[in-house]
Parts: sequence; C-alpha cells; structure tokens
Amino acid sequence: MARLFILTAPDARLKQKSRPVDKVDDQIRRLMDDMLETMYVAPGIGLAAAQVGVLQRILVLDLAKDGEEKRPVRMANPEIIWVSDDDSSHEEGCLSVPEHYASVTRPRAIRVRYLDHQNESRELEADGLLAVVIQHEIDHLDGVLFIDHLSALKRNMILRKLTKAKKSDAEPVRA
Ligand code: GNR
Ligand code: NI
Repeated sequence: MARLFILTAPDARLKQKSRPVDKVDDQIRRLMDDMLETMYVAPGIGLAAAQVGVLQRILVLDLAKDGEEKRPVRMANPEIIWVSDDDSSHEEGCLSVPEHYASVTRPRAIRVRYLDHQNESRELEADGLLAVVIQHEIDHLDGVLFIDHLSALKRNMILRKLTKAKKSDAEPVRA
C-alpha cells in the first residue's frame, strides 16, 4: 500500500469531471487500497480519486470510530438512483479544503448503485452521515466541492484564504 498526495483547492484537477471505470480490476483495487490508507492517515472518513489527482469515478469511505474495527467501503461508478423528498443540513469539511467547515443542505437519504471491489453491482440505501459522505464524494467525481454549495461570498472568502495559505507555504520566510 502507498500513501498518495491529497490535492487542495484551488486546483484545476478538483474541478474536472471524472470518467467511469471500465472494470474494477487489480489496478483499480490497488488504487482503492492506496486511497483507504491515505484517508486513514489524513485522517478522513471519505476520499474520492480526484482528490489524489486520478480522474476516475472511484471513492472510498469508512465511518468506523476510533478504536472500532475498520469498515472500509470501496465504490466505482457510484450513481444516486433515488433521493428522499426531504433535505437535511450537516456541518461538512474536506481534506481538499483544509481547516474550513460549513453547513451544507442535501437530500436526507439516498439510494446508490455502484461496483464493489469485486466488480459486482450493488445497491445501498443510506441516511445520516453515510448519506452525507457519499454525496460529498460523488460531488468530487463531478468536480464539485462542498464550498460550491455555499454563497459566492463565503466560497470566495475561503478560496482567498486557501490561496494565501498555499503561497505562504511555498515562500521562504524573510527576515
Ligand atoms: O473527512 C471528511 N469528513 C467529512 C465530514 C463531513 C462531511 C463530509 C466529510 S468528507 C471528509 C473527507 C473528504 O474530503 N472527502 O472528500
Ligand atoms: Ni472532500
């Protein structure tokens, strides 16, 4: 397994739409495992391939709490096939938008169809945090960040701060 580099906004690769995978083969399985390791180390509860610069429709997640046994979930080509009529709001964060958090409103429950790590088609109905994270990750596969759900004012404030943080990271400190 290998740890991958997580891109942070602003980055053009985070705005691209990812392409479906043809088949979940050994190479895709290795990528899913590398993404899980990267996510656990970060730490985060979900990760989309686009966040590590791979524009394929792949996501991983694990909602197990610290000290619980791991419950890794691997999905390729996830499709939301049903959403509830009612919405709910949840505080979101993103490994590609470090140190910023905001409430996002989304459908409260969803049904998703996807290919698992054995290339088998599966369906999962989700609500609560699981529904939030799956929708957040599928957004990444469509080039959408949680800040895109906020007002332009809030989004631009966060993006300006991220741009400054990147610059000060890259520049030597002057005496
Ligand atoms: O680790 C993460 N936590 C989180 C919390 C609330 C809503 C969504 C998330 S996903 C995020 C990891 C991440 O950036 N995935 O793309
Ligand atoms: Ni994210």
